Order: sequence, then C-alpha cells, then structure tokens
Amino acid sequence: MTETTAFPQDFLWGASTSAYQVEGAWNVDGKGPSVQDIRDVPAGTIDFRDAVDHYHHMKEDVQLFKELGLKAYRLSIAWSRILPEGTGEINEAGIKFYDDLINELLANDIEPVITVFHFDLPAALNEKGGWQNRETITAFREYCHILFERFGDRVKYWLTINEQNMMVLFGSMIWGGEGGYQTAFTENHHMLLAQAEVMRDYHEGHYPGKIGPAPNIALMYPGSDKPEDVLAAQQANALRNWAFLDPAVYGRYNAQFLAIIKQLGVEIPFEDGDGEILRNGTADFIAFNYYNSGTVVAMDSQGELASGDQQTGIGFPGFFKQIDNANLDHTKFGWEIDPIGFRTTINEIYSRYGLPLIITENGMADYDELTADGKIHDQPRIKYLGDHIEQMRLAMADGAEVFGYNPWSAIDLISTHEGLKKRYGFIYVNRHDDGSGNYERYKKDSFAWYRGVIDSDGVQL
Ligand code: BGP
Repeated sequence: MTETTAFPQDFLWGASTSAYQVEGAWNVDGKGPSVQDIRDVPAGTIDFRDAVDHYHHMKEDVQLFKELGLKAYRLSIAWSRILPEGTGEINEAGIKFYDDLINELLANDIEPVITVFHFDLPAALNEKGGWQNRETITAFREYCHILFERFGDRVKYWLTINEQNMMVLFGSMIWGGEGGYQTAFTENHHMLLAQAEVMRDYHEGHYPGKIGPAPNIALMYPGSDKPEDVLAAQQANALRNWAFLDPAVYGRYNAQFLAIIKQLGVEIPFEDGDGEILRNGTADFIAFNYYNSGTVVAMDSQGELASGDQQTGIGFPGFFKQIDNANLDHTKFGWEIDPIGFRTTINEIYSRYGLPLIITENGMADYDELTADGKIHDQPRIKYLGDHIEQMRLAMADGAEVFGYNPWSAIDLISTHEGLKKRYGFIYVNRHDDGSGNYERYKKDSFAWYRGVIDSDGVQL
C-alpha cells in the first residue's frame, strides 16, 4: 500500500462499458440491428449478441456498481435501440430502458457519463453507405437531438464518438468495415463534421452539461534515437492522435496529418462550409481511452505493414510502422503495459489542448477464472490499475487537470474481436464463449480493492 496525496473529493471515480458489449437484448423491445449484430460470429465462439445480458440485469448491476463505490458510470446508448432504422421513428421502449437506467444511476448517486456512439452504427444506415454517406451526418444529428431532449436534463457529461481513430485506422477489426485509405479518411471527415455539428447543437441547445470527444490516445515513442525514428514518431502521433483531437478542440485539421494523407493519395471530400462547421463545434473537455503507449520506426514506401490489432499494429508505408517495445511487459493478449506512458500521454494531451480531461477507458484483459468457492483472484489487474492510477496522480501533480477515471470495464463483457474469454471487469459474469454459463455475477478481488481506492480518495492503492 502506498501512502500518497489524495485525489480531489469530487473526482469522478467510475468504470466503463458500451451498449453492444454489455447489454445483449439485441433484437428485444423494438431495437433494430446494428453493424455489430450482423457481423460474422468468430469460429468456435457463440453468437455474442446476448453479450452479458445487462438489459435484463440492469437493476442488479447498478446495485453492484453502487457497492463498488462508483461516483460515475460511463455507458453508451445503442443508436438502433432509440432509432431502429437509424433515423425516423423513435422506439419508445428503447427510450424507456435508458430513462430507467439513468434514473437508477442517479438514485444511487452515480453520475451517468454517456457515449452516444460506440462502434454500433445502425445496420440500416450502414446499408445506405454508413459514414461514407454524408447523409449519415444528418441522421447522427437527429439521433443526438433526441438524446439531448430526452435525457439532457439529467446527463451532464456527453461523449460523441468512441475511438473514432480506431474505427478509421482499424475499422475492419472493430466493426467489419472495409476499404482503403480513401474510404477510411472519407468516413473520418464525415464523422468529424457530425461530431462538430452535434457539439454545436448541444451548446446552442443550452443544456446543463458538457460535451467532448472520446478517442483512444497513446503517445507514440521513437524506436531509437535516430532522427528518422523521431520524425516517424512525430508522424505517428499526428496520424493516430492529433488528427482527431485538433479538429475536436481547435476546429481544424492537423497540418502534418493533411500532408501525410495527401502523400498517401487521399482526397478529403471537403465541401463549401465544412471548415466553418468544424470551427463552430468544439469540445468542452477531452475524454480519452488509454491502454498503452506505442513505439514506431521509420518505414520506407516498400516496407511491410505491421500486423496486430489496434494496440499493436499501426503502420503506413513511407512513414512509420509500429514495433514492440522491448522495455515493456505485455498482457496475456499481447498488449504492452506502460504506466509511465499514461503520465506522459496525459501530460502531452494537456500541454497541447489545455482542456479538462477524463479517462474513459484504461484496463487489463485476463483469462479470469471462477474458483470453486466463488472467488476470482485478479491480482495482475489490481497491479495494472494501481500503477496507472499512481501515474495519473503524478500527471495531475505535473499540472494536468483530470476530473475522472473510468477503467474498462465495470463488468465482464464481450471483446471487440476476442469474445468473452478476454475479461476486463471488476465483476465476473459466468458466461463463456462456448455458450455455457448462467450470467451470474461475482465480485472479483479487484472489486473490493477499487472500492478501497475510491473510499480513500485514491490514497489506498
Ligand atoms: C477499446 C474499445 C472498447 C473495448 C476495449 C478493449 O478500443 O473502446 O470498446 O473493446 O478497447 O478492447 P478489446 O475488446 O478488443 O479487448
């Protein structure tokens, strides 16, 4: 146990989930399918559309969140539960589910932090071109207007798009998207415009809360002290990180990003007025997800692209490719573990943008196992989170304004592409990739530990 300075008493100690990864009930009470519901099921695994059935365990789960000591709960709303076709007729049963959830959270003194879009585009919109189609911007505004009108009286923290950068850079893995650079950065442009329009709509609606983006930000390190690798890291940070935060905060594209994608042959489909749209809709705060830093080296145009997933595999021929950092340990799923990188990432974001920060994801996956006496001993996760909280404290001592921390995930749920076996929760769910399990909830060792962290204002790690 390390005795150090306490976090502010109003610090939002929370935890995170997303609708498609936790709710289940994918076709219940009028909900329309999302792109996640129509994906191919990974070989040898179950149909994950029931997730961990939070939809039918909502009150039980909120009671567990209360017992966990949460001050906040970061959740997402399923667009196609509100608008089954993505636009048009409202599904009142969907509204009721989130109304009840928000009221249940508030009745238990838990602040809802709501992501409006978390990888689950309505299938009906995807069939009309999804984010390739500029009309999706209008649909997104219509959807968000409903959320602000129906829940804006009680919800004070809104996040626009979860990990837009990961969708753009790793779309095929995360939601099954296809297409090359032109497709990716066309979709990105439309999402940036949609985000800006919705942030302006929110501000012009004079709702009593705040709104911001929620990218996955990881500082990219140079793989050596060679000047070309330092340049490669600067380019990787521009493409992976600042390309998304500059538009959200400054209302304009990042110049180095524009130069890089021009050399990749991409034409951003700018239309008259797009620059003004970006300028008129900017963030009140920055939410971001951090799992680990990245390390890159220069790569010539004939270079091989890095393989791997969204935490290990970024690369652009002619610029950089990600490599493994030999100085870091890894999780059992191959993701690097870099708590000090969390401090440097927080400092870098705050230094560039100067806005209040809230961490909306940070966590470690493991093959957690339920013992015969109903325990789950997840000490590696306790160490990962404790080390990252300590580094977050040090970043705050460095001057960064951080107002909340929401580890991924409040409760076990489905991975973007590795099923239920890849567990992150403080709460274990007895459900398995082979379809066995009764959805029973169990408190892991990290549950009592995190409750102690919260009760001690972050002193007891
Ligand atoms: C982030 C997503 C989360 C969650 C997390 C863990 O990219 O925002 O939704 O999926 O990563 O990743 P995975 O589920 O692939 O282990």
